[in-house]
Amino acid sequence: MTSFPTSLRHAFARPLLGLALCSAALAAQAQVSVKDAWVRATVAQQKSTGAFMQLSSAKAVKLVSVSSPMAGVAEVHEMKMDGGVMKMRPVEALDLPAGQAVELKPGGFHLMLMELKGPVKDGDTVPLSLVFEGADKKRETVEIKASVRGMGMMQGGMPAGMGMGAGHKHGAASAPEEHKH
Ligand SMILES: [Cu+2]
Repeated sequence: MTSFPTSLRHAFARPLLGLALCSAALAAQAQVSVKDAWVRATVAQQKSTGAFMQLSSAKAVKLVSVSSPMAGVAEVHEMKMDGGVMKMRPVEALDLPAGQAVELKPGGFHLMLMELKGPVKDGDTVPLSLVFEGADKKRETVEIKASVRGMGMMQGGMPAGMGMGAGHKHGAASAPEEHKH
C-alpha cells in the first residue's frame, strides 16, 4: 500500500537544484521516504516554527541533522509532558527502526526551525534537508519541500503555550505585514 504514493512523492520532493550532483547518490541509496511534510505558518514577529512529517526507512537509520535555507538554525526536537508541563528539547538523533514509520507531529517529535529569515505563509513551501545516518555511519541527505499550513488547521492539535506567544492570533494567512530588510 505504501510504496506507490511514497515513491511518487519522493520524486516530486527532489529539488531540481543539485540534480547533477545528488541524484545518482540518492537513487543508489534512497532508503528513507518522507510523506506529508508540512510546516506550521507563522504569525507576525514569530521567529520559529515546527515542521512535521512521516518518515520511514527500509533500513534502520537515524535522523542526525536538519537544515533549511529559511531558518538560521534547525533542530530535531522532542515534546513531552514533564510534571504536567509540556516541554520541548533538542534531541541528538531520531531513530527510524527498519520498516517502521515514525511520525513527527505536534505534541511529539518535530523539526524546529528557528531564526526564520522571513514569514512562513500558508501556501508557501519550505525546502528542508534531512541528513540520515545508517548503522554503517554512511550519511544520506534527503531534500524535501514541505508545504505550509495555516494555524487555522492546527487548532486543538497544538498544546497551548507552544510557540504561540503572539497572543493566540488566528488567521495568520492574511497577515499584511511585509517588512523588508
Ligand atoms: Cu521545538
